[in-house]
Amino acid sequence: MNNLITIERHFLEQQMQHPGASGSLTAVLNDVAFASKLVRREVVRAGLVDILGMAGTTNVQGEEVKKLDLFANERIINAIGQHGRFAIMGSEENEETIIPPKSETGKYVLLFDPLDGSSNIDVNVSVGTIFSIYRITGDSPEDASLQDCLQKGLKQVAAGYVIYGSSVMMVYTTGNGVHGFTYDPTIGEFLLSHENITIPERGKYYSMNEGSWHQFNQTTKNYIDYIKEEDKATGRPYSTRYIGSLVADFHRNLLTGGIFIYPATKKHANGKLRLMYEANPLAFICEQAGGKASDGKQRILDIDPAELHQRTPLYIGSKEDVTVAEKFEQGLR
Ligand code: AHM
Ligand code: MG
Repeated sequence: MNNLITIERHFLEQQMQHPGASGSLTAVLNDVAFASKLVRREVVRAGLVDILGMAGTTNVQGEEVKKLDLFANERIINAIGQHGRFAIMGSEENEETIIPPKSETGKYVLLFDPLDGSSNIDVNVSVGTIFSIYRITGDSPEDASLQDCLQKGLKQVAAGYVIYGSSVMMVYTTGNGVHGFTYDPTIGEFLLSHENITIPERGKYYSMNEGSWHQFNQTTKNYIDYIKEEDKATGRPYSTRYIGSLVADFHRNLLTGGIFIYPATKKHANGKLRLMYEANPLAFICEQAGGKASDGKQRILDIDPAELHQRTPLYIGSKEDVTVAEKFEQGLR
């Protein structure tokens, strides 16, 4: 058997590369991996909902059946919030910040999207959990406030996602490359399967909801026209791949190369996706893999956030593709 590396061991090995590290970030990541196993357990049973009871009803055990995204949210808050590692948390499902139990000992901030793409669950399409971790800005966890959640993405100390797909994977970075782990349900462990993921400089896929064409700005339309033109040197036209589940679309492009776009539209003037829960963590991962993430005008990780649930246009993926898309967005091409 090959040398199997569990995710816990990998976290520890990363920690050992930083002499003097206290191990607290390692503990935090272990908690996140554990919470994702709890979410996975429910997601893989989602198809049984008609048998076990619809969301909002009472199941055969007399328990109320929760919508999966709300279930995932609660599970993560309970599993991660109990250990005194976080001073404050924010979830895409909660309007306000969350102060977990024992927050007075927490040095970290957790922002997460418990189940992204959850509208896809009913049709058995991949969904994901996305997380983003920061240090608190001051010395005292008791002083942690919304401001600690509103740090620029470049201040993240770790970020990752779990994709619940044909297999379940966790992909993470602590700023030392991007590493992917595949879940082995027979032993209940995430095993290293994709070490040091790098995204190709240029891809062959573009991922966006082109059904919103009439909602797009002219600059966006110009770019889409461009990627459909024939040009051998740049491999155009690109193929469309759009699942409508951000983690799944991002994950494919990370491994194979490509660009994911959710632009500003007439309906969503600032884009649809959330800066703190979706764009920042994926931008950190993408840059660590050699890719690029932009709102069309500036680097995602440089955006100074004003609100917890702030939205942003998102251009993310292979570096050359995002650079060209930015030029179109800025009217330079
Ligand atoms: P959600 O947070 O409500 O699940 O919405 C986010 C999802 C992303 O996973 C996906 O990229 C996007 O919405 C798809 O939006 P659209 O249906 O407009 O293409
Ligand atoms: Mg989401």
